[in-house]
Order: sequence, then C-alpha cells, then structure tokens
Amino acid sequence: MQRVTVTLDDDLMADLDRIIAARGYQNRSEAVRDLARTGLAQAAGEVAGTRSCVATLMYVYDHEARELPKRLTRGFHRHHDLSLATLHVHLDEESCLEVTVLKGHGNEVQSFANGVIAERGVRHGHVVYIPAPEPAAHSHGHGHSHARGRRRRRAA
Ligand code: NI
Repeated sequence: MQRVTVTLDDDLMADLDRIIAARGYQNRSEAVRDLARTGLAQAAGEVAGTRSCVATLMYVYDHEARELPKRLTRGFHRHHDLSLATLHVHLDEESCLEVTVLKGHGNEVQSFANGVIAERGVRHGHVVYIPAPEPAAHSHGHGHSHARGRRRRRAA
C-alpha cells in the first residue's frame, strides 16, 4: 500500500462523499480505490474497438506439453497479420518464454492475446497495450479515417 495525497475541489469531494454514503463504504480510501479500479478498467477498454494499438504479449509454456507448441504456432499463423515479431527464450529444460509484439485493431489484438493466455499450459500470460501512433499515410488497406482518434489524443 502507498499513501498518496490528492487535491480535490469541493464539488468533487461532495459528490464523492455522497457515493461513500450511498454505497456504505467504510472510508474515503476504500471508495477511491474502487473508483480508481473502475477507471482503470475503462481506460483499458478504450484500447479495444477498431482503434489501432500495439501490444506486447508475454507468456511461458512447456514445450513438451502435448500439442501446445503446435496449437500456439497454428494460432500465430492464423493471425499472421497481427504478430510483428516474437522473441523466444529457452528458459530452462522445459519452459519457453515468448514475448510477441502485436499490432492491429484493439479488439483483434485483445482477442488474440486473450486466446493465447487462455491456452491450457500457458503460464504467466500478460499483455500490455499501447495506443498506436497514427502514421500520416498507411497501407493496411481498410480505408477508414483516423481523424477522430487523433483529435481526441490532442485534446488529452
Ligand atoms: Ni524454447
């Protein structure tokens, strides 16, 4: 746990106290923790949809596990457009660590990453999303405008 000091204006504090009373929180810290979790989940969700993103996906698996390396390879070939590069490290006698850089629409990247992490025998699955910078002209051929995303980023 870390203790942080946050400055809130009176109106926001009043709103927060109302929520605390309405939901029966023990104290302000518990309420702020919950609201921060909600906000973080929402922020993660913003990566999804058709906005472009880059993500790193890491996971450990047992290369002796029956069919697992084959299943993983099949998945990567099926989504060859999403996976830019993979680093493979033979961690020890049994375990392989892979770090893959994915790029594509948030929802596609998310569903592919979740699928790899959910494979039986895949351990320590973890994915980090980064909103992709929009190139001035790009050639991945789906032809829609990214103007809205760009405007939102500038406003932030
Ligand atoms: Ni290996």
